Formats: sequence, C-alpha cells, structure tokens
Amino acid sequence: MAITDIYNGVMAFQVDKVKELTQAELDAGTDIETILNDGLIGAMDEVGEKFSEGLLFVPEMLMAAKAMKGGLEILKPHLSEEVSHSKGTVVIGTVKGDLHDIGKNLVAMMMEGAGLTIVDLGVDVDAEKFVEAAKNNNADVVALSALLTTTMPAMETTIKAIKEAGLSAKTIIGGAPVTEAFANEIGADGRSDDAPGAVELVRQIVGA
Ligand code: B1M
Repeated sequence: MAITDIYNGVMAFQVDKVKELTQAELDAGTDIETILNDGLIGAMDEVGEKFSEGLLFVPEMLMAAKAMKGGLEILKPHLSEEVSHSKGTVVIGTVKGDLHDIGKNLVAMMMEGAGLTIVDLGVDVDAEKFVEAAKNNNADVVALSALLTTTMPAMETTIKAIKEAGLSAKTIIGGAPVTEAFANEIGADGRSDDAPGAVELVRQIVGA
C-alpha cells in the first residue's frame, strides 16, 4: 500500500478503491496532509493538466472528482481538531456561474474541523444569497471560491454587495486562478492558496 495507489485510484475513477485506500492510509498512521496533497489533490492536478492538453474530457474530470470526493469523505472526521464551541461563523460558497466545489468543500471541512460554524451555500451562488445568509447568520466571515477566470468578476460583485449592505462580515477569497493582486484590487480582506491558509485567515479575523 502506498499513497501512489490513492493517486492512481483517482486517475482510474475508482471511488470505492480510493475510499478503502484512504482509510487504510489513515489506519497506518499516514498524516492527513500527505494523503490529501500527494494522493487526492495531486491526482486532480494531473487530471487538470490532461484536460488542458485535450487528453481527458469533462465526464472523466467528473468521475475523477467523484473518486477524490470519496477519499475526502473518509478524511472529513479526521480533519477535526478539538471542537468544543463555535469560534465564529463563516458563510461559504462558490460564486455565481461556477460549479466547482471540491476545493470549497475542503476549505469548509477544515474550517469546521477548526471549530468554526459553517453555513455552506453550495455552488453557483449569487451576491444576494451571500448577503442574505451573512445577515441571517450574523457571519464573521464570508468566504468565496472560484475556479474559473470567467467567474472571478462575480467575487467583486459579491464583495461590493456585502459592503453596500453595510455588513460587518469580512470577506476572504480563494481558488486556483485567484491572485493576491486580484484580491487587493476587489477589496477582499484576505486570500489564500489553500484550505489550511483559509483557516488561518479566519482565525486571524475572529481572533481564535
Ligand atoms: Co473544471 N476547470 N471546468 N471541472 N476543473 C478547471 C478549474 C480548469 C483549470 C481545467 C483546465 O482547463 N486545466 C479549467 C479552468 C480554466 C480557467 O478558467 N482558468 C476548468 C474548466 C475550463 C471547466 C469547464 C468550463 C469545462 C467545460 O465545460 N468546457 C467547466 C465549467 C463548469 C462551471 O463551473 N460552470 C468545468 C467543469 C468541471 C467539472 C464539473 C467536470 C469538475 C468539477 C466537479 C466539482 O467540483 N464538483 C471539474 C474539475 C474537477 C476541474 C479540475 C480538474 C479539478 C478542480 C479541483 O477540484 N481541484 C480543474 C483543474 C485543476 O484545478 N487541476 C478544473 C482539486 C481542489 C482540491 O482544488 O478547487 O483548486 P481547488 O481548491 C484548492 C485551492 O484552489 C484552494 O483550496 C483548495 C486546496 O486546499 N481554494 C480556496 C479553493 N477555494 C478556496 C477558497 C478560499 C481559500 C482557498 O477562501 C474562501
């Protein structure tokens, strides 16, 4: 058994096998970050490259994503640190027009694991829905994810709407195409490359 077996399982769209192997690695004491980065996420990176090169197509991307999600589900309970009471509330979602949710789910899981209350709005979420949820849940942070260059402008629209609604919630953004320069340009309060970094940003904001 090796991490490469998980990687290969994702590449071969083997949901059950990826679940089994992820559980086996956990049982063997392999750390979660290694399983995530070298197994699950690493494979998705290759899927993305192959897609760009025209060697894989959307249905295959979906099947690989499903296999990866299977592994993530196994890891989910173990992403938890000590959870006693909520350290803050985060409204999270993938912005309007964007259906990618694997990275967003990972961010949400890790935040939940860090003791934060998560209100997950799903994918293709418009600015009004973010505003409403932030208001109704008295959110400390609104976290926006985008994986497409074409949906990045929806982040700006959403941040603008949150500010115009006079909400005190801070905004953080992330997703593969999102740069620090873009975050500054649209007035986001923070940006992170990955899930652990997003947790750290929220911790700084809520002082946890
Ligand atoms: Co799509 N897709 N996709 N896709 N897809 C990408 C993103 C792409 C880079 C592939 C490529 O061309 N190489 C490309 C985008 C190009 C661009 O705009 N720059 C692309 C494209 C073009 C498309 C379609 C347009 C394809 C088509 O139909 N022609 C289409 C768009 C649909 C839509 O959204 N409207 C599409 C569809 C799909 C599927 C539905 C098939 C599927 C998504 C399934 C799902 O999410 N449920 C899919 C997938 C799986 C991918 C790739 C292969 C993998 C994405 C992924 O899940 N990565 C992706 C290529 C790639 O990224 N390697 C690709 C693993 C995940 C853990 O990483 O989401 O980056 P990621 O999350 C990271 C960080 O970004 C960060 O933390 C996570 C890790 O710790 N992060 C945050 C994410 N959100 C954050 C928020 C934060 C902080 C950090 O704070 C709030």
